[in-house]
Amino acid sequence: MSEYQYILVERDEAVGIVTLNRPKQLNVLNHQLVAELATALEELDQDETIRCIVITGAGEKAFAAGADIKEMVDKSPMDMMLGGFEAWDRIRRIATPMIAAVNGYALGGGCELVMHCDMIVASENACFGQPEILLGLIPGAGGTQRLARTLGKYRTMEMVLTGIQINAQEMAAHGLVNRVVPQGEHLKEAVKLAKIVAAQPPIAVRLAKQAVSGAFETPLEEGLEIERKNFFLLFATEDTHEGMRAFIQKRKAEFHGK
Ligand code: CO8
Repeated sequence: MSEYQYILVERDEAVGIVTLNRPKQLNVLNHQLVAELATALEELDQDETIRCIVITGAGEKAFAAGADIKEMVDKSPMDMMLGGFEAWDRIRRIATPMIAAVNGYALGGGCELVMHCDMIVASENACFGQPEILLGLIPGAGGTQRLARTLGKYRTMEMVLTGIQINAQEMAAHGLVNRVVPQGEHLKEAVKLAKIVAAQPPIAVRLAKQAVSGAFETPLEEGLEIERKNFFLLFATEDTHEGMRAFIQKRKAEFHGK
């Protein structure tokens, strides 16, 4: 396992838990933190004993308050271009399902990181925003695209053009948050949800994630192709036949990830 300065990595049974760990700075995402996060997620993704990943932020106040403004303030376009955005692509390519456990602020790059996850559990004090416009910036890690795909054009425009923050309840109503839980329960609930995912047959889980993700990344025709290919592929796994046999024999299925 790699050593990290800005994140913590733990395991709880088949769940990997990655904590952004700069609480005094509201877990802001400097270049090194995002690189460490991508490496940790890739390591968990390669680990066959890990079936689901939870990403959270340390402390009471924030999941992450965005990119590190102090690090960005004097950068040139070229600095930014060469400055490690490929780590975000590495995070996007993680095949294991990821659940964000959000407490407090999820702003700018923090909101964008949340949206890289596959499910979102939020404390009732969580708030989401893309305040980059207030800094003379715009979102740069997918915020305009992913928000618009979930919230639609008009609320997204309002968030991106005015920098307003939206609370967990409203995000849940928009479909951007799966569960709103009492303050401080976000991690416990996210791990509980992760353990349900972790109990499912793992090859089917990965292929299901890939198929659903296809709905947001490809035209319909292509997404349907991904789904059908993955559906057929599962008939090559023992787990799929075991799952169906167990149903017919009225017993609990035993999945072995094969
Ligand atoms: N960057 C750097 N430092 C920050 C940031 C930030 N984004 N946010 C907070 N901090 C620091 C503060 O400077 C302060 O440090 P110090 O104690 O040394 O002065 C500490 O964290 C605590 O913050 P506050 O005292 O401001 O705490 P408050 O409770 O008063 O306010 C807020 C909390 C409202 C969240 C406030 O801190 C805030 O508005 N922060 C900035 C939020 C923001 O604008 N985020 C967007 C940043 S731009 C961005 O994310 C672009 C994404 C591009 C792609 C991703 C690339 C990685």
